[in-house]
Amino acid sequence: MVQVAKGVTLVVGLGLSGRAICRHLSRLNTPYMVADTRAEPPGLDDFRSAHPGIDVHCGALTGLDLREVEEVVVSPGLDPRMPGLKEIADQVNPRTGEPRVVGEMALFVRATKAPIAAITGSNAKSTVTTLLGEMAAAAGVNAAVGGNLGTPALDLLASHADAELYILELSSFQLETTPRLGASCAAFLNLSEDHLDRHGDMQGYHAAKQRIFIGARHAVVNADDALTWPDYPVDQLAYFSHRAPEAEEWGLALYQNKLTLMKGSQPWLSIDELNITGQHNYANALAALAMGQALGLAAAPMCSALSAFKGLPHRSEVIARINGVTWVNDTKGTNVGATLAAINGIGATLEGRLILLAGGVGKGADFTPLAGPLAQCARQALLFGLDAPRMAKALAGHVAIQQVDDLTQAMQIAYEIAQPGDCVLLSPACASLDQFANYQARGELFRRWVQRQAASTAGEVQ
Ligand code: UMA
Ligand code: ADP
Repeated sequence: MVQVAKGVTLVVGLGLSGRAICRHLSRLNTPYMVADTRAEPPGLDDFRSAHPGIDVHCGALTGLDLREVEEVVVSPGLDPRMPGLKEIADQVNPRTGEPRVVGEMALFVRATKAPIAAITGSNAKSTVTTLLGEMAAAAGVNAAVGGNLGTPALDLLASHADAELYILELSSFQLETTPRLGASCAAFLNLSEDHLDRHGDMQGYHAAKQRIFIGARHAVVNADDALTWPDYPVDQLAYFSHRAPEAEEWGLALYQNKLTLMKGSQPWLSIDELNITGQHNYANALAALAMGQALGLAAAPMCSALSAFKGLPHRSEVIARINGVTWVNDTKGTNVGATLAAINGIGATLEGRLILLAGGVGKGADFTPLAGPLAQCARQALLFGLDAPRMAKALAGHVAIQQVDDLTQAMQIAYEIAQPGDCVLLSPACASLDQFANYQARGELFRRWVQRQAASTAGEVQ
């Protein structure tokens, strides 16, 4: 048993967040040690040379005696109730008045007085976070953007110490371990099944996401999804919707014969002024406008940033057209809700049929909602990875299915069976970690393969 000494903070996890937590504690001169559940966590040698003198424990946390620990700061990828931690998870730290086991956002909130704009939801977090960041920049606000999206939140405190606003994408994992966020503006965009392997059920997942509203001033929520409405008191509430807005809602309606982003009866931008398409992206634009207005950003720069925004790579991104077939990379479709948005968005405009490439780690989700939309528009679903058999079972009888070894084989078969007018869509509805380092690596494999085919057949690369 390794004893964690009295007054010492334990950082759990040596990934991106864990390292940012360590850098933060080093800056504060807080005594800490590190634990990682893996026998050989990646990058351990680099960590040791960057932090000489810091103790590192590798292996099960049950090998640690935490009776004297000051506080445990756990990385988002780890369950705060895992063996070794669950015994102290319900204890209160008398110094902070917060649970003894917290996550990185607890440290973030303690360390800054600058306003926080926070975004969560099952899907569209990165899109809305990035868009709001661009709106803030256009409005002349010195904003720092990060969180689950890229730069860990605690690193922003060092790299953007003078930020006037922190715009943070927050996952359910990060929110679960945040005692009180106190956001100036908190948005909960949508809720569909994801991360059930970690949260147990939809109730647990929903409860974690709802924590974004604790102490929030403004809330921005989806009028069409009551589960996003705050369970905690907030000062002001704004709704966005896919349909025509009621009263002061943000919504989509015809204005002078053009489909337009509106606030109540006020037109903001018509959709032909946008560089993003699809109902889901119009909802994302409305959410970002609602947040920007709640944060006091001026309308004109918000609209110009929105017009210029082209969307993010790996989200319904057209890679090439080859022999009349469009190849779309939606590797960030890591849950059923995202894949449904991609199928519905593309299926509506398709001349031919859809060929779906999907599979990976399903995180306990039910795949049957994909069956109906695929029955309407798909030629075939090519399934790979850990949960391919479970997905095949859910889709059987609705669409032709082939289970394959991996994404490369799926692309080869798609190339052979696609007809002009078809779309080959990589939108896996699953995490990638069984066969790839991350979702980006999956998307990059797709992009490179498709671009090679395009180059050898004189296809049009986007
Ligand atoms: N791990 C162990 N033992 C450990 C520590 C980690 O097995 O002791 C494993 C975890 O179970 C997980 C992996 O290592 O499989 C990474 O976990 P981590 O907590 O170390 O992750 P980080 O590298 O710190 O990255 C995290 C976010 N990842 C997760 O929440 C799983 C990143 O979001 C985020 O960009 C980063 O912090 C910076 O804030 C990625 C993600 O997949 C994009 N997020 C999920 C999502 O968006 O659906 C929530
Ligand atoms: P997140 O950060 O929440 O994963 P992203 O902006 O990266 O969100 O988008 C993730 C996936 O969700 C992509 O596949 C994208 O096409 C899809 N998506 C984007 N906006 C929406 C929406 N409003 N509803 C459902 N799916 C969406």
